[in-house]
Amino acid sequence: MHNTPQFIQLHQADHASLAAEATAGLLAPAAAVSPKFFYDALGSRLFDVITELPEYYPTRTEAAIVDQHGPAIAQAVLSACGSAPVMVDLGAGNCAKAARLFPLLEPRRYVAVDISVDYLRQALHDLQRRHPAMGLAGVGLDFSSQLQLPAGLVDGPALVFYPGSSIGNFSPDAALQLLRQARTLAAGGAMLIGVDLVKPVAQLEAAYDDALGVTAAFNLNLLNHLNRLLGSDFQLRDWRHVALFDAVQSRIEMHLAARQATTVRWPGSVRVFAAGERIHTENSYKWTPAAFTALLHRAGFAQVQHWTDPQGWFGVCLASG
Ligand code: AVJ
Repeated sequence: MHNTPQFIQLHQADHASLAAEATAGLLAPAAAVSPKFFYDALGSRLFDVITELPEYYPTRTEAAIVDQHGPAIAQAVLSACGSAPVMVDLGAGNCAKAARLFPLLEPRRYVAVDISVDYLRQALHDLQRRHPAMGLAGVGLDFSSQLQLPAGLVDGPALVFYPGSSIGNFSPDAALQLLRQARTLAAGGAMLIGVDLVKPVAQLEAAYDDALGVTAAFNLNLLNHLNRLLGSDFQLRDWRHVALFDAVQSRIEMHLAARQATTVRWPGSVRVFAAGERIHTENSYKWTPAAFTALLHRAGFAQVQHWTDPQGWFGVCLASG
């Protein structure tokens, strides 16, 4: 049997609502914009470069954990979900992380979810050639507000896959909401999720302020994106990358700080920034294994297993029940 991928786009945010959201954030007394505005075409490529930086340990550490413990993870997944599960990949992108698990999990259907279905087309067509019998679906959905898939895609216990510590962008309350919805979606199956762990501040801050300046470029490029989206006149030279660990909230914060007083204009709006004033662009929460396990339990999962690297820098959790 040779299948063909199915594609569905659910409510995509339009230009006007994105511009309104960015404008509201910039005009707030404490200016802040969502980290989703990092990911224009250049920003997505800069993020791919970040994952290869020596200081940015999460991507390669997670890959090493999955490599090392793949058989144990797969055995635990299959005992929670049954054989040939449906696999739902949140923020799938190029689908590469999930595809590495296919030989171990042999899912009967793979549902890739990302903000725009267009990001998924090429990857799913390529995957279908390598896995002709697998059912493949691409869903365009911003699941950060609501995680709900079209009926019929998940029939029976599923594995919800959420790697990369993307959960780190969510506050603990918002993370709890997402995990609860993921548990409902899994329908008695399981969730396999990667989470970045608390570690010495020097390593955390280096990972978000690398010596090559790629993360600084990634952060500053958000202003290029806003200039295109809004028609604003941000001068990138007037801004400086800031990345700091807040131990109280257990999160890396990224900001853009004005090097001197500066005025930014765009159609219908003007915003004056004082010297040193910041735009908050990202939170990246770091968890302890105990706190994240407790969060998964609060989300309703009865069992939690986790795997880590020898330094205990990153965690891969399987939550079920
Ligand atoms: C994609 C949210 C997991 O928080 O580490 C990397 C984004 N920001 N460097 C992270 C990011 C700066 C990344 N996540």
